[in-house]
Amino acid sequence: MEFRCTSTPASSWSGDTLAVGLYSGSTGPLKAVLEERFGAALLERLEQRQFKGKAGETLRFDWLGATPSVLLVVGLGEPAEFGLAGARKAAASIAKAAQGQGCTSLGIALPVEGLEPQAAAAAIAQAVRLSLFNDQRFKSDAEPKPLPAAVELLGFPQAGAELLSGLDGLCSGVELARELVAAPPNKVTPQALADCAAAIATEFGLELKLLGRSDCAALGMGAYLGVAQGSDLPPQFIHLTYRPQGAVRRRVALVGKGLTFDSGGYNLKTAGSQIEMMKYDMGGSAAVLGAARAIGQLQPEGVEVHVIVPACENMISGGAIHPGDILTASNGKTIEVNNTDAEGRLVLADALVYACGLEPDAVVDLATLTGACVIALGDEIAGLWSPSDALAGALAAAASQGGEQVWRMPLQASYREGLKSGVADMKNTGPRPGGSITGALFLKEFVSPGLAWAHLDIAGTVWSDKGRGLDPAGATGFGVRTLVNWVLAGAPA
Ligand code: TOD
Ligand code: ZN
Ligand code: ZN
Repeated sequence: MEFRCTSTPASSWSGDTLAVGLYSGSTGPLKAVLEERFGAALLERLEQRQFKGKAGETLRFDWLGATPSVLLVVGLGEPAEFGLAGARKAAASIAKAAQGQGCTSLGIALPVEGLEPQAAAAAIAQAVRLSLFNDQRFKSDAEPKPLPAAVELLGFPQAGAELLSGLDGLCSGVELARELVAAPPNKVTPQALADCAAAIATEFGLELKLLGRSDCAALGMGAYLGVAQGSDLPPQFIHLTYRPQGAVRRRVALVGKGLTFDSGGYNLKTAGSQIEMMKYDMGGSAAVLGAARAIGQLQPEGVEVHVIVPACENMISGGAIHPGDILTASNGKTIEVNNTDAEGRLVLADALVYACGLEPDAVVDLATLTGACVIALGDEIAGLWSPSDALAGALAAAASQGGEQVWRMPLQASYREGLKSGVADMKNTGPRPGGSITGALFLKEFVSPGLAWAHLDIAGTVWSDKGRGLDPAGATGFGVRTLVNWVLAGAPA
């Protein structure tokens, strides 16, 4: 798929499939275009076929022997509510309606006059590309659906190429994250995550440091290694570094939970706890590796990016941690493991200490940490915790720019009581109420005081059973767009 912006309007575009957006009640600036090009009969036909212009509604007309050969009319909802999110949603509907119908070229005309051209072009093109992503790696009878060779965004100003300059890098990062999350735990192992990091390092010139079990032991990473010790697969602690050309103005660390399978350990996941879905417990690592791939390709200026993944499995064996064990993390703090299924915060504890040791300007961690966050915010919104208003605001802006949703949650200091242990510095789980908050408070114990830090709980957003918007059913690649947009903005905090 080649994407282009063009000043050609819908009234004169010639190609295979033309998609045109109308507001509720079939109104808007493109109504006149439809009438001019296809005649008043088309508008009557819209009414006859009950087209209302509701957001996401599509209607298809097949023209025989003319160009365009197909007209797609897409609803945009109320004009006052149409913005970047509406453009994204419409573009995803258009892409899905055009897909699999032998569409060779697709022209998209939406009323983007009131939107910032760069943002609108990016939103539309990303939505088309990401909604047509179709992963059939594990099907022996894979039949890839044909994609349009060319996608043209109509009615954009000249110099269109620049408007879409970051598209392939960003989308490739999201797609990598989706592939990593969707692959099963016998394929995406800690070693496979390390291999993936090595491939990114080689292709885009990043630095890679891999720490094995003994390296981590030498650093005192007792919490991370405690989780890893029940698995036959050795842990892989991954540290990728992107160094920009020219001056470094900001240094940031992105940390991703990399549990390639979470059985729960001796607090085994029981019926209803979705043990068979626990391949997605490395969604945080997929997001930061996807971001690393995008950043490697896009080569942004001024920001040095450290990507850190503590990868391992949480399994059961004679060597696994017991409920009740006391582990010592690399900052010297001791942890009573009252629940072996709260392993994400254990591996992140040592990864955060390591990240803070790099003395960056900001640290952002992403993790499929708690079911409690899913109860609080559902599967469309990630939880965001940060003591820094500036960093929380910058991440929320980057998320919204990329069409991802986050909601700030409180680091309620009084809830730290819930993690008090009679025998160690803290327990790894508190009471069930507020469980995503005590998870964040636990992580905070391993962040250097005063350092700008944010935690994103993506347990709900990494996977979509049915698919929604530009996410096909399955892995969403959540987090990549937020992280990349934040870094491209200079990583403000
Ligand atoms: C939790 C701190 C973490 C765990 C999470 C995980 C749950 C229990 C039963 C469904 C809970 O409320 O304790 C949920 C969901 C059924 N479990 C969690 O949130 C032990 O899924 O394993 N993280 O590593
Ligand atoms: Zn767990
Ligand atoms: Zn987990």
